[in-house]
Amino acid sequence: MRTVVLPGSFDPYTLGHHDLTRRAAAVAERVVIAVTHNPSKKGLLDVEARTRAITACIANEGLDSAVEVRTLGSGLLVDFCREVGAGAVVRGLRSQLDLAYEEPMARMNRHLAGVDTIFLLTDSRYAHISSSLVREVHKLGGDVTDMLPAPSLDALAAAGNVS
Ligand code: COD
Repeated sequence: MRTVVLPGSFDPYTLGHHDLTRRAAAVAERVVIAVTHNPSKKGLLDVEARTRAITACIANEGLDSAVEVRTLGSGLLVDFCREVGAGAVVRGLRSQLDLAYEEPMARMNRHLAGVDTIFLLTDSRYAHISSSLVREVHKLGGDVTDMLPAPSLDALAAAGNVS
């Protein structure tokens, strides 16, 4: 398999996301992480902070020759895939709930442009982690240090408790 795209909001990029990146890099020659940019959606970290944190995680792991990080603009994911020469999208599945969310998108991407989605079953060590819960726990003063890689923790510390 040559190029795959790993899209997401990654707000913030978690240890679960990073495990997905590692495993995608083990089966594809090139992985393009596509970070969504939605200026109207108020999350925790802006796209630059998320991109910096992911790039640092990739470099820390020595994955930078196989993995690159780009911004997914306001267009379709399948157009982005065409732009970077990717034949498939990689997504993680934590549970059947994830599958219910993913299935219509995967079918639509295949209908629109023949882009297939490859699902990797989440490692059970990370199955409880979601960015939205990490944001909530962090906002309410809980400890998220064992759910995030160091660059994401730095980005969170820099951003403070943003609602
Ligand atoms: N362990 C392993 N994997 C995980 C974990 C975990 N703990 N948590 C999340 N993941 C996986 C997710 O399942 C996902 O595969 C990936 O990591 C990224 O997660 P998120 O939550 O950051 O990604 P989303 O759901 O916000 O991404 C949404 C998209 C960017 C895919 C979607 O908005 C999109 O396709 N946008 C482009 C516009 C478009 O083309 N729309 C039409 C789609 S049909």
